[in-house]
Amino acid sequence: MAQQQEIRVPDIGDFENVEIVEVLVKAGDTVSVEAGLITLETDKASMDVPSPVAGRIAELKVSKGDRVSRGSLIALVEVDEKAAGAARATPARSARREAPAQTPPQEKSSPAPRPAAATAAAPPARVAGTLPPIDETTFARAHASPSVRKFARELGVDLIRVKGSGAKGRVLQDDVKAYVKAILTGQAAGPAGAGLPKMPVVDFAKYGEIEVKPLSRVRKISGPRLLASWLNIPHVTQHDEADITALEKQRQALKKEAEATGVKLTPLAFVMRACILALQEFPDFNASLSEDGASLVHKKYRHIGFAADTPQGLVVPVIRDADKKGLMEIARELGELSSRAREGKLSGEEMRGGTFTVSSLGGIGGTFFTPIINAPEVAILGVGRAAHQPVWQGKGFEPRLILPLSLSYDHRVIDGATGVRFTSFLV
Ligand code: CAO
Repeated sequence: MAQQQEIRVPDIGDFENVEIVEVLVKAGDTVSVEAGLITLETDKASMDVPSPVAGRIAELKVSKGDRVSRGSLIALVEVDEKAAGAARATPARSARREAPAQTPPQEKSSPAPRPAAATAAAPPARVAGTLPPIDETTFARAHASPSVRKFARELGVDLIRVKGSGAKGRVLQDDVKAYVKAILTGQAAGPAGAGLPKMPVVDFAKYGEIEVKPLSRVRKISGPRLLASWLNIPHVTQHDEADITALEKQRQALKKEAEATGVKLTPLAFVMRACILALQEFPDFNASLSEDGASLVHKKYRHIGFAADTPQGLVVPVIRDADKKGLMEIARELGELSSRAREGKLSGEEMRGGTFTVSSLGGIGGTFFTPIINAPEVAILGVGRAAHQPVWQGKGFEPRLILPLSLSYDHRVIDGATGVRFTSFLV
């Protein structure tokens, strides 16, 4: 009769009560030595626990979602006697391979080989030049199973750079392949990322209680776009102040009339009108750089986006052909688009095609800030909260309502002189 052997969780470092996110086998399955049995996941890494023996799973003692520690019973395996001798000789290696957040010793010492397939598909110099080198500290923290780690190492891929499509963002073998393909075909930015200094990685839980919350879908989309804009565009921010005392008087006079038609007339509608006039005066602000950076694409339409703060995160609805709309119509669209934005009901189309963006924090507070350009646009106007200030009027100080404005622009397209001409015009 075949001998039954208990398979237990090996030494997994300091971790206890680690969640099983995947059970890779079922009772009756035949397994070979090193075949993955379960996948464990900590907040730092995920790891497969391989079978130290070859045989048939007689009984599985765990299920997905269970929590285990070192020594927890995983399964009873009817050992394949022929393979048993060989397996018994290597249990320590199996256990060590699975130590979390640690590079397997044999992998650490050997330099990462370059991918055979990659070198065949492209000149070696290009591969070496585009695949960023593996960073051992962050590689160890990548969210991937040991087999995927091994695969990535064989290809020379720094796993931490690969976007995972598995459960909880786990990197799968196909993700690694897609990453290499994207780099080789020039669709992914290898060198730009490679040149950036690494951010420090801190184990926050070491210093107190923490709670990890996944980012919202909107934030996951907007974050990389903001980063791309920040990294690709040389931003300059020009600050200025507009005296809106007269404007505010006019707004108060029109407010009732607007309310009667269900429109809330805020200072933002006036600011947008002013921006449209400024864009007509300075068309470069309504343009985009061509993809090769060699020309400027002037748009004959003026679609103005505005940043809206929603429970899901930042979105930018666009008022189409804003230059063909009057103050009240702009105010009405502002209200409608922002309430639909807060309800998460905007279509993708309603957030595309903008030529210039206004980001107003005036309803909340603050003065000046440095808004990030909504690429491929070339400028964005930040609006702070208007406040009364004493302003010298020739014979004495008078209280005037002052609106802080911050214009960020792409310095590849707009010079400082043009930037300040634009804000002066707005003011
Ligand atoms: N100065 C003083 N008061 C202002 C003001 C300003 N610049 N702008 C608005 N206000 C007042 C409004 O008049 C209104 O007051 P009343 O209710 O008394 O009339 C109040 O502040 C609230 O205005 P609002 O925020 O409802 O309306 P809005 O048209 O100014 O803004 C919207 C609409 C969608 C832009 C805004 O709700 C919003 O989401 N702002 C945040 C945008 C943001 O997050 N930008 C940063 C992007 S980068 O992370």
